[in-house]
Amino acid sequence: MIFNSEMETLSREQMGKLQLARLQETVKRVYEKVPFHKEAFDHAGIKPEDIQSLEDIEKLPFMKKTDLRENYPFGLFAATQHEIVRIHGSSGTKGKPTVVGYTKKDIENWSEIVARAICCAGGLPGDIFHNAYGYGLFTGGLGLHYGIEYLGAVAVPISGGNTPRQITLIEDFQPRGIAGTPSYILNISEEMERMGLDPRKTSLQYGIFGAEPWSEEMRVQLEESLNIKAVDIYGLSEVMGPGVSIECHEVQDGLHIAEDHFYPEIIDPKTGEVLPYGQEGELVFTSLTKEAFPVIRYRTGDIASLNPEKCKCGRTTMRMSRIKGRVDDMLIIRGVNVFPTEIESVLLGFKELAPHYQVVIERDGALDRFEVHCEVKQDFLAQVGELESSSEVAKLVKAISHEMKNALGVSVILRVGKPNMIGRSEGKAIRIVDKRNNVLI
Ligand code: DLL
Repeated sequence: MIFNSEMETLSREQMGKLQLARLQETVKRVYEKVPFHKEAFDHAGIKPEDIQSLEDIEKLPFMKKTDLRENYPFGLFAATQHEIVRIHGSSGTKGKPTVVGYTKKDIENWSEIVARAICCAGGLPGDIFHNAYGYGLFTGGLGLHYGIEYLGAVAVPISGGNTPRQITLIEDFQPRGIAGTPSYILNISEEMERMGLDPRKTSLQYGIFGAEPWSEEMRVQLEESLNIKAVDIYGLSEVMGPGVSIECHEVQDGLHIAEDHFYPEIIDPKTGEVLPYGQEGELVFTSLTKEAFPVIRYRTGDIASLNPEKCKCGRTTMRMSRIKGRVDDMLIIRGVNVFPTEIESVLLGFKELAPHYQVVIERDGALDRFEVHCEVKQDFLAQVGELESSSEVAKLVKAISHEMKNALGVSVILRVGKPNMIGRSEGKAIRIVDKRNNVLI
């Protein structure tokens, strides 16, 4: 089912016309209402009237996360307090939280966008939908929630955490759909097994997973362990929240962007130059309909590429690739660039390992030491007895190290531990533990 067939099947030309009209309105709005934007435009020597084509967007200055922090909390809002009905934000683990606002119309649009996304993932009106994203300032819980209701499905607002209770409700309510971070949903699936239940035999048919980078191998793991179709949903609070893009369940090849609301670009993160379709770079979004918190060329810090070709599912909306990682999460190990998702891909190729891992960085004299911590599955441990003395384990470590070197082009120090050695998340997983400055990412 195509939820909004008109918007999801426009020709490129029709979409371009709609986007231009909406871009012109947005640019005018921010120029008139937000001193930050007026100053940035004036500094760049550009006026709203100069935007006469979509290509003209390249004349506009970029926005960055630091702009949100510097204008904390409400300095970038383009609506009055009387018009705003909701606030969301990031957790602020790395400083002050970033705060965003929504008008009633913004919430309506977002709800429709998420309803559309759920359909794209295979959801239908009438579905019971288990929403394990955290409710609160984080956009995951409430973002999905309003979309579920807008679609006419039944929202189970369980939020994250209390895993045994999640399992009871999945058993009792018989949901068709589930949403949560991929790492947490895997956690639920493992807990089911520990309780002697078969996660492949629940009522679940599809899962909507995102809010953190995850690999194709992780998809296979989720689909197999829960016997569902697992689709990737992307979004960020600065741009709106979940639903900026989502894979279709029919093809699962790239994430369809809600292009009537968000205009995407890919830039070279170093020079800011716009890159052609297909080329990987930093994803940049301009909001086209937002009232309270419009963003102009917002640099997401996420690495992806764009594909304008019509999808086999029939949708014509631009697709973005799965996110490879964040610009700031890229590890430079002895000069080689490595993303945690690439490490994940290698680890998940080993059936003996559980899909949980962390990269630990420590200062070792003048150098940085990178360790990959992972753990074996319970059944493998039962088979080999002790980890330390087992020749099977030594063989496994050697094989993983070899594969890491092959795939990443660099060797890493590997620590293979017992089940549950890696802390489990109930939301976004912590994949990088940077002990140099005690930062968790
Ligand atoms: O994570 C919004 C969201 C909620 C998306 C639920 C999907 C599902 P923030 O907390 O602002 O918003 O974090 C945004 O998370 O810039 C990416 O780095 C990362 N991210 C989000 N979705 C994906 C994904 C929500 N599907 C930041 N794949 C973004 C990889 C993702 N990374």
